[in-house]
Amino acid sequence: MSDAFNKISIIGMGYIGLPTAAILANQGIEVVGVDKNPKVVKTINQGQIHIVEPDLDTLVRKMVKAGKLRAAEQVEASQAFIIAVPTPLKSDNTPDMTFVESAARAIAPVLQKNNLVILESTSPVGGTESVANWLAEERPDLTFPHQAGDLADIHIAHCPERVLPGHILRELVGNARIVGGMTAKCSVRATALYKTFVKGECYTTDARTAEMAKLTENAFRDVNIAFANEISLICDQLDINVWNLIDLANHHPRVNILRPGPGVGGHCIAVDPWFLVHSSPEHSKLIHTARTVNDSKPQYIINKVKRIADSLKAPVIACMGLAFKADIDDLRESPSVKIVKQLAEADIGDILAVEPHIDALPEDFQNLKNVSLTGFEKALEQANIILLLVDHQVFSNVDPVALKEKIIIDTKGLWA
Ligand code: SAJ
Repeated sequence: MSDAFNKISIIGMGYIGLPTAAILANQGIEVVGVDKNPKVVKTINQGQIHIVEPDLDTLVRKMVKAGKLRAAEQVEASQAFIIAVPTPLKSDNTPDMTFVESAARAIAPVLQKNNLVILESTSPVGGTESVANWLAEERPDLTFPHQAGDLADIHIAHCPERVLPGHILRELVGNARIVGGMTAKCSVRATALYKTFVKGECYTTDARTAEMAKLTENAFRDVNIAFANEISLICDQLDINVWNLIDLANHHPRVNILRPGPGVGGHCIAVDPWFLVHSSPEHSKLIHTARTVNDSKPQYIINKVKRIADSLKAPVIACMGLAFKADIDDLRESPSVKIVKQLAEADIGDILAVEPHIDALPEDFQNLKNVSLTGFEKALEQANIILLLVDHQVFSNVDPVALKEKIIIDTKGLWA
């Protein structure tokens, strides 16, 4: 029985699945990228990509051309399967594992003895065991780790992704990886797969600890950002410059306060801590409060802008940045989008939205007449209120003269 991986299927061709597929293909492995969206499948098979990530287009084009990577709507028999589908939040802030369940049930019919199944999607503790249960339900003819331990026909592990959008190709290779097998044998096999392209360390543990580690990392960041956001509110009330304050406090050798902002966006930090709250509500008070603090920041900014706009005769508000963080084009779960939309809906004046990384405003802005996508210089010139929401590099080189006579609300401390 050979442990080499000649063919791997990756379920979910999103921000994690597609780069992972391209990198594995680059190691000479035959990779099938599975996605239920026919448009995504077609795009990849044409050697193109449907997401924005530096250098990914070149690698995908090369791998498709070389015949190492192709996309398909159906799962095919393979030696290993990597599940990289979204695990969103339900409306009651509990984890939605529907996509993971569908992926597991789609893999089941083609599973063969000695196959490896890896769950990469961020999951609540116990998620990997659920995958094992769904697979076992579909395939009573095979044995699984929760039934047969190391002797199981199928090996299952949780190996959470930890890459930072915008640096995915570099971090996928360079970052350390946590490999959480359901048994020791599962960990060994999953490590062998990741070692084909990961240059960082692969640390092995059990599946539940791996799940918890991923959630803990993102909750740690959320709690620390919440601390910075809370300090910014206190500073506002006491009329203290928070940026100056944080710089001063960070000179202490054991203090490292993060940056306050308009709120926390993206699909990870604002979501994953809820999985911990859901698992242990009685013991996650700090994590829960941090989520509430970060989630309340957009409304605080909206109220502040409204108060200032109310004091002007003809308010024109330039909103600098819509992305969920600096120097990316990703508007998903962006607090800036929420703020700009609600300001436009409140009809308190003209809104000039500036986002150099996009060509058109999102569809849900189309019915709002008082908001337009505007260039940086023009918005600076026309607005009397400047609301800085994202610390994009391109906003940093502003002529101080252009800001004179304007009311500045700098939520990121770029011009502070
Ligand atoms: N933010 C602040 N202040 C800060 C840092 C961030 O307000 O000092 C805001 C950002 O503006 C953004 C949000 O937090 O709205 C999240 O940005 P981020 O850069 O902290 O993280 P993500 O969501 O891009 O990626 C995170 C990373 N996790 C950690 O740093 C612990 C990444 O390594 C994970 O792989 C990713 O989540 C994920 O997929 O889970």
